[in-house]
Amino acid sequence: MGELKTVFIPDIGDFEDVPVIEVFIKAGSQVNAEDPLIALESDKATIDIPAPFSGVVKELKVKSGDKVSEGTAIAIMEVTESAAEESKDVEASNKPDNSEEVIDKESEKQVQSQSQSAMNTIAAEPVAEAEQKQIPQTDPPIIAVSDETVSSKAHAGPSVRRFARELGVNLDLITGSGPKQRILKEDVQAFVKAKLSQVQMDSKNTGMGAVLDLLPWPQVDFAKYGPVEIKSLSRIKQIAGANLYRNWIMIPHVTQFDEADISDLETLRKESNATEKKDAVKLTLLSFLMKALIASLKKFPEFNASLDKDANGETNLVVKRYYHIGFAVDTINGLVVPVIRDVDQKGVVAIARELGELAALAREGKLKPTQMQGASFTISSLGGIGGTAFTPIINAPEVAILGVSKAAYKPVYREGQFVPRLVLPLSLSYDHRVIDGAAAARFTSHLAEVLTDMRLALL
Ligand code: CAO
Repeated sequence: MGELKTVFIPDIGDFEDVPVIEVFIKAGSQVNAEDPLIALESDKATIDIPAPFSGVVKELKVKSGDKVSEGTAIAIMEVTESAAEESKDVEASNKPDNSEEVIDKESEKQVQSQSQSAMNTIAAEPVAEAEQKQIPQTDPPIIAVSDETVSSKAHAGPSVRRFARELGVNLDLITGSGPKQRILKEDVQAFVKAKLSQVQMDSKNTGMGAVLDLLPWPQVDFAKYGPVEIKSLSRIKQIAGANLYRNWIMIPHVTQFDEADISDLETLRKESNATEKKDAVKLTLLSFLMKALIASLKKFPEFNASLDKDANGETNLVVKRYYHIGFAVDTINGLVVPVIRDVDQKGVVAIARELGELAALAREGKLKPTQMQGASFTISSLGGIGGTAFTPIINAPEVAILGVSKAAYKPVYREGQFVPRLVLPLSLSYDHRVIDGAAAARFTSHLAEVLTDMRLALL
C-alpha cells in the first residue's frame, strides 16, 4: 500500500470561503497528477484545483456547495509508487530559481494583473511563498479567466490561456486533447492553423465569407457542363454591386407591399399630355409619383432620414428637411441613380423635365458625380417594364426606398359591384432599425391615398 497524503487547497491568493462548484472525483477514483479534483468559483473567475500527484482517492473531504479557503483538505489520496517520484519532480521543478515555469508564472502575473479579475493573480503566486505556508505545492491552479476572448469556462492552464489570449483565440471553441479534455498548447496551435487555412480559402474565393464565417463560395468548373463565355463586369456594375452588397448585408430590410388606385391620376396625366403642345415635356407617372411622395415624406419624416454616429459614438437619426429624390435608371452599363434636388419646391412639369434630362444623361454616361449625390430618398420604377412586386435594396445611408411595378387594371369592388380600376403596385423596403412595420404600412397607405387623389399632395 502506498503512502496516504492529504491534498489541501493551495494558495489561492486573498480569497476566503470560495464555493466548490464541482467535484470531479469520488472515493476510489484513480487520478493522474494535474487532473482536476474540484472547481471553485468566485464572482469573477473559476479555478480548477489539480491533483498534486497521481494516486487513488481514499476519502473525499469536500462536496459541491462547501466553502473552502487555502489549507482546506480536499481529499486523502494514496500515492502510487511512480507518483512518489513524480511528486518529487514536481517539487524540484517548482523551485523559483529553476525553471521556465517560474518565468511563465511571473509573466502570467503581469498579463493577469492587467485584466479585470483580481482572482487571476492566483496563478502567479511565487511557489516559494506557498511552500513557506506549508501548503502542499501543486502546479498552478488552472484558472479560467473572466475574459470574453479567452473564455471563463474552458479547461486550460495559465500558460495555455496566455498563449490563447496573445493570439485572440476563444478557448470555448476548442476541444482539448489532454486529460479530461484539458486544452493543450498544441490544441490552440492546431485551431489557429485550421482557422488560417479557412480564412485563406475564403478570402481567395469571396473576400467576405471569412468575415461573416460563411461557407466557402462554391467552386464550379462550369465548362465541364457545357460551353461558357467569360464577360467582365462593367465598372458601373462593379461599383453598384459593391454598394448593393454592403447595403443588403448591413441593413435589416423589410419590404411592405401595397397598391394605389391611380385611375384618376392616369386620366389626368393622359389628358395633360394630350392637350400640351407638341414640344412640351411629357408628364410621366414617375413625376407625379415624386410629387405624391413628398406629401408622404412630410407626414412621416423618419422616412427622409439617415442613421449617423455623433462624436461620442452615439447613433442618432438625422432627419432631413430637404427633399432630394434619387431615381434608378437602367442603362446598358448598369444601374445609376441621378438625383432631383428640392422636389418639394418643384411642380410636376419641372420634375418631369428634369427626370427626362437626367435619365438621358445617365444613358449617355454623362452624369456628373454631383448629379448623383445628396439623395434623401430613392424611387426605383420598373413600371415601364413589368412585374407585380419586388424588393428593392435601400440606397445607404437612406432608410427606405420605394419600388414601383407595372400598373394594371383590376376589378375593384365598389358600391356593390366590381369596377375596373388601374392599380399601381408599391414595394417599400425600409430599414427596420429605424422604421417599424406599422409606420411602413401607414406610409404606403398614405402614399396610395395621395396617388388616388392628387389633391392631397397640395395640402
Ligand atoms: N405602370 C404602368 N405603366 C408605366 C409605369 C407603371 N408603373 N411606369 C411607366 N409606365 C409606362 C409609361 O407610362 C410609358 O408608357 P407611355 O409611353 O405609353 O406613356 C412607358 O411605361 C415607359 O415609361 P418609362 O419607363 O420610359 O418612363 P418612366 O418615367 O416611367 O421611367 C425611368 C423612367 C428612368 C425610371 C425608366 O426609364 C427606368 O430606367 N426604369 C428602370 C429603373 C430600374 O432599373 N430600377 C431597378 C432598380 S433595382 O435593380
